[in-house]
Amino acid sequence: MAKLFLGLDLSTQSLSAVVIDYERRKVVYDKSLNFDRALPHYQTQNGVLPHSDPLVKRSSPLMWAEALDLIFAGMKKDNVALGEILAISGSAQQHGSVYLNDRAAAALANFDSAKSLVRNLDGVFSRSTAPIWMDSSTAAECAEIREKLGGVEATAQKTGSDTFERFTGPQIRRFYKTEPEAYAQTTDIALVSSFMASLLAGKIVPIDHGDGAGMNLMDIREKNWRVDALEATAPDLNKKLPPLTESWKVTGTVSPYFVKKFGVNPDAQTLVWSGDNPCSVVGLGLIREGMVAISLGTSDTYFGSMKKCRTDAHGEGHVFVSPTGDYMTLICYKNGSLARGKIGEAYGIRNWQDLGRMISSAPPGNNGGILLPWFEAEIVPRVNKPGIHRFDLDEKDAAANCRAIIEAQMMSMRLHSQWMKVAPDRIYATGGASNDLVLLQVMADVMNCRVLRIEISKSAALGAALRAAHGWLVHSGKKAKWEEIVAGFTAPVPNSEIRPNPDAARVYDKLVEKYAECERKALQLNA
Ligand code: XUL
Repeated sequence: MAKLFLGLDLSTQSLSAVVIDYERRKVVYDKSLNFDRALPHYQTQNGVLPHSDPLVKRSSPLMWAEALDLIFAGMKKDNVALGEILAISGSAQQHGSVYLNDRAAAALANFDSAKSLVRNLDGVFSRSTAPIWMDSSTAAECAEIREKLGGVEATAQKTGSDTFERFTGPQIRRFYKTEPEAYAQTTDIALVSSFMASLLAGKIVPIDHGDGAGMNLMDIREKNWRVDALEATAPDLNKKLPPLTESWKVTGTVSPYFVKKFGVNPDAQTLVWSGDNPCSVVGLGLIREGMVAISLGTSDTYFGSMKKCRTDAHGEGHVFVSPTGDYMTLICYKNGSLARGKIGEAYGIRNWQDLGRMISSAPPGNNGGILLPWFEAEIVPRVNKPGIHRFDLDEKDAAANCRAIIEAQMMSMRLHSQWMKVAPDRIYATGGASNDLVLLQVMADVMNCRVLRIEISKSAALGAALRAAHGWLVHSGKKAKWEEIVAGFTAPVPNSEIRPNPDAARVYDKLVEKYAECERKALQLNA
């Protein structure tokens, strides 16, 4: 019999299901359901509920539950061998929170398969909507919690990150301050990940260390709730949070609801879920220190595995826990493809080939020309308002400006990842802009590291399926080595390796110092 594992991924806009055949090292099912299109009655736009305040971003836990029903119905219709699934795990957008009342536990334990999940969940929420990671309405709460924890560096050192608007602690504090009665009626607070895992398990389940690290509430080293952080956030919070646990924790077998309704294997084990970034770490195969991924999308992210816990004293980067039990780091830039696109527009670039030609016609190091491309307020470094700054760079020189933006983005990653004290030995490039080979050469030269392209569009869902396999192996007392688990699932594109050019790498070793100086000046000019 095949060894099948199911990984689900609840992202901002969609719910995806990936089934892997573990022995054959193959993804045998891969489908997604878009919330706006499949569930228009919730009236979300890109998965977010409309709100008059542009800083407030919420979604609907009921919509997510309805999506879970639909994705299982789809798998049944598509004849997925649900009866053979050995274990199920999941990945979810990080930081978002779901608020349950004292009816929730009994409702979860008694799901009636003759009714929908939505009907079964009637009356269990103490707050009908869930704040999600895009929300930025909690600046005041961030400042309050940060102050109680001793400032930026101390907060990062204690919880893995400085306080951020989207993080769960500040969100919980805001809820407590603005709706104290509803907060008092809340018996259980779940993350998006633990809420979805609770639906599958038919009971309230723990939060895994990976997603727990995105709350400003967990001690990043001890991996338990920090009393000072809980107290800085809201009263009685310790009574409302579930326990924390390892990412491979089996919580039990799947709720009979899914067995009766969709024919899921009654012995299928359910695991805790984790955040999408931790799941992507294993979905991309970044299972040892030195393996890094750079995702070049609307925003750019740099993330990788880290053995020993180190935190960012400037509070720009994040430390979460990897599903392997090691740590993972993440830095996220707002001015990714957005900024590349703006420069492209300004100089009449129509496609990647044009951009590649432009970049190649200026020399590595750009004769010392530097650009700080903050078309939007930036996270790394922290920049509160947009600002474009040029140093020794003629605005009229199209080639130099095209090279300058790519060099700036890569030098910023090199500079602002130094706190991790992990020199990358292999970088996987993903995301739309990773098709541009000239850009990847700049990446290899600036980072002085080989770069390989990896094309895994569903890295989070695949990571969740691999976590299901890992948890099942651990639980069955079998050998569960991550190298063996990911082998064959996460290979880079063949022949895609780009090696650094030693001459160019030497240029950037010096230029990065000038870049750091220019960044300091630009921050002052921008203040
Ligand atoms: C990470 C973050 C996002 C969400 C997206 O800190 O906020 O990557 O996890 O789903």
